[in-house]
Amino acid sequence: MFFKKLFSFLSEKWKNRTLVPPDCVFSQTCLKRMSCSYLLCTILLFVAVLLAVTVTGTILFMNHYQAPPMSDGLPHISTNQDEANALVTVERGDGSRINIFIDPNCPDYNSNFLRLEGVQTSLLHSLTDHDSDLKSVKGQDRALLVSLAEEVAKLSAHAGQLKMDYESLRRGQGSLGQDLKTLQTEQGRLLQVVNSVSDTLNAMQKENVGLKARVKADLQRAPVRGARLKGCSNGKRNKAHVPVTAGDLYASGQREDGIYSVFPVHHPAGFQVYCDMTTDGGGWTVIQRREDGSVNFFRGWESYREGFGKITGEHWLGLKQIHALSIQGNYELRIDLEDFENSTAHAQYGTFGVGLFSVDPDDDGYPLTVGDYSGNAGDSLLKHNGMKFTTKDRDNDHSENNCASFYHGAWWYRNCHTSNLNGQYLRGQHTSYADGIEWSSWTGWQYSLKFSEMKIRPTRDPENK
Ligand SMILES: *[C@@H]1O[C@H](CO)[C@@H](O)[C@H](O)[C@H]1NC(C)=O
Ligand SMILES: [Ca+2]
Repeated sequence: MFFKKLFSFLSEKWKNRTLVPPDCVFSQTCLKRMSCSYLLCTILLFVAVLLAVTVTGTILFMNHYQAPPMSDGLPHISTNQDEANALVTVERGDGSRINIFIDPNCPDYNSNFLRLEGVQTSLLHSLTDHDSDLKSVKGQDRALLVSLAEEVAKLSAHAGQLKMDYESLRRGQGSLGQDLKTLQTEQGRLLQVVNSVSDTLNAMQKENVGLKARVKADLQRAPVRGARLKGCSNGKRNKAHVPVTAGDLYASGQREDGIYSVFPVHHPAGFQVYCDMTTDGGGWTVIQRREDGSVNFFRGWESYREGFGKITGEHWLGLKQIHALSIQGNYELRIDLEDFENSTAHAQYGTFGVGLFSVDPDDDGYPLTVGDYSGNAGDSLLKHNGMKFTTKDRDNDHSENNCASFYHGAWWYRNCHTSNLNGQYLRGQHTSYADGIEWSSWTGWQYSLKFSEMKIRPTRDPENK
């Protein structure tokens, strides 16, 4: 180390001053010739050097670095910009280097370590300065020693500062870790909030789109002059009287046969129906029509539940829609029939409903409620009262077979039927048995009718009848 060098340098100076031969510097004979002050000075110097060594050792210990073995050159301390993790490099006189690493998880403390390194460097500089000081002072031993002692005190202070720096650094690192954790928790919470907000936004968007589509559909469907109808016979139905003015017609409304949008309470989205406004005072909602065989009626459950065909032509309104209408109040049913001789007949039922007492009508099979027959076609439906609807793919009948498959229709079959208005369009007399559009009480089981129309309306108040 340089202290040894310092010592030999001082010794050299003393040699030069006292003109002592080089071979007798530390020999017994020579020492005797040395003055008392010279001895004292040497001892004090040794003490100073020892102190300096101790301080340096402390500094090195602070940097997790064990004191290097004695070498000839001064240790060169530098910050390391090249190597990834070593912040400070101590290069020893013999050319070997020692890297001082910092925790790679603590990226923000470079400046603190730089400060540490700076203090260390200045410490070494002040020690080196003594080297030149000693050259200039020569005889002023005492002054030199005093200033040396002062410097050593400064070094100790530096060492204390270093230690404090180091400890505050460690504390800072710990609190930084805690801060990071808090930050991560906060970030997680924020992400959750953002997610839930975006979910809500998505839901709102979907709802908005759905609402728009519905409103648009309603606007397109709604009759030009109409309020929201619960059925064809909504509100004040004008009976048999001839409308006096165009204003009356407008006010009473809905006096022509045709397509209307209705909005039953249990089907608020609404759907289109054909309204018969002429037969027996009008106000009938058509739920089934056969007239030309243009539509296939031999269909499955879903078709019969949802409805099919053309509202103005052959169609089945749908069990769902019939249910939604008939549960609004007391409904009656009228069935108009026509054969291929242009003969007509009708059957009327003062009570009608579908799935009236069902919690889940679809699951329950839309059971038929019918009663109070009147008309001239004969009753071919009362035996179906209380029966569930059967299609070729949903057997709810009392037969060991599927009546719908067997008679090529879909109906409230028992075992199996007295009427089969959803049967095949066989155009009059046929050889097959009961698989046409049959109304047995009028034309038997082997005559497929030309025309059939089922229609419903709320039962009129007796005083209005
Ligand atoms: C039935 O009526 C149509 C028109 O309404 C007519 O063309 C046809 O000849 C009639 N059929 C019979 C058998 O009277
Ligand atoms: Ca069956």
